[in-house]
Amino acid sequence: MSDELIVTVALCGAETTREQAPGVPYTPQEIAEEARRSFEAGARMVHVHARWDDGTPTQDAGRYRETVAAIRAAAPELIVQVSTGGAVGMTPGERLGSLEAAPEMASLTCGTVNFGRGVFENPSGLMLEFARAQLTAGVKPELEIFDAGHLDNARWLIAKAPLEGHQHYDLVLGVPGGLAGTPPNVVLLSDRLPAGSTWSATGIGRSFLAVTTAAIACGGHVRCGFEDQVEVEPGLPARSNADLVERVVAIAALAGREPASPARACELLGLAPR
Ligand code: KMH
Ligand code: ZN
Repeated sequence: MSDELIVTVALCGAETTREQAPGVPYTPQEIAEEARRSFEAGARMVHVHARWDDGTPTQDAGRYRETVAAIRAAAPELIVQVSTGGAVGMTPGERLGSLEAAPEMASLTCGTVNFGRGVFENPSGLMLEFARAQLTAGVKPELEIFDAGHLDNARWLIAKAPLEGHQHYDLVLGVPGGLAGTPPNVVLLSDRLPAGSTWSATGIGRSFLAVTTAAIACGGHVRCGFEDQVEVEPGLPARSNADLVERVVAIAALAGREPASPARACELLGLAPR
């Protein structure tokens, strides 16, 4: 188990609104400023969704390029991971627009899952298409796991794509429709990951602290941010993403873990040094 911790900050997602969290960033400049503050608080990777100025989610290649360029200018040492999930209802072609921004990594969800009142569609053909698009673009996938069966889908994908070498997983727990955000579920999934993998976990909404503490105790890494949570603890709204990162770093410190250096974060994730 590594004592070093990689915090991924998911700054805005596609769904969180200013009504839910007044600090959620929309424009490239707002996103970049949140990225910088999060880096200073200890985040080492950023999970990027692009938005139009009015907050509408988009996978538009130009908007992603602009957003990623602003992040790189504000926080050059952050690892950039773009979303290929986009928002529920977007077409596969639309969702792949984000790869045009030349990130180091991109999310790749390993199966369909109910998502609130909608369905986040990731059938096997789409997973394969996305994995091949990422391989062609030289972008490392982060394998997103929303439910227990997604681990089996990931195993199938790794063999079929084929994705070789080290893999990094993100356990997204507590989505209404997916696996609940509980410590036993963190243990269940992390125990089943292939040896040599790295992984993070994120607890949606009220499951934030339970999932974060379990992941830290189990040797995993942690994702947080307005995409996933709007409160630092029940009743205490996060004013910025950095508030959530700071809470994760404080919990990790109690467990004897501290943020990896930017160079070590790349090494642990099997990425070229930046
Ligand atoms: N917005 C969700 C439907 C990802 O970024 O890859 C999907 C999502 C996953 O956020
Ligand atoms: Zn996302």
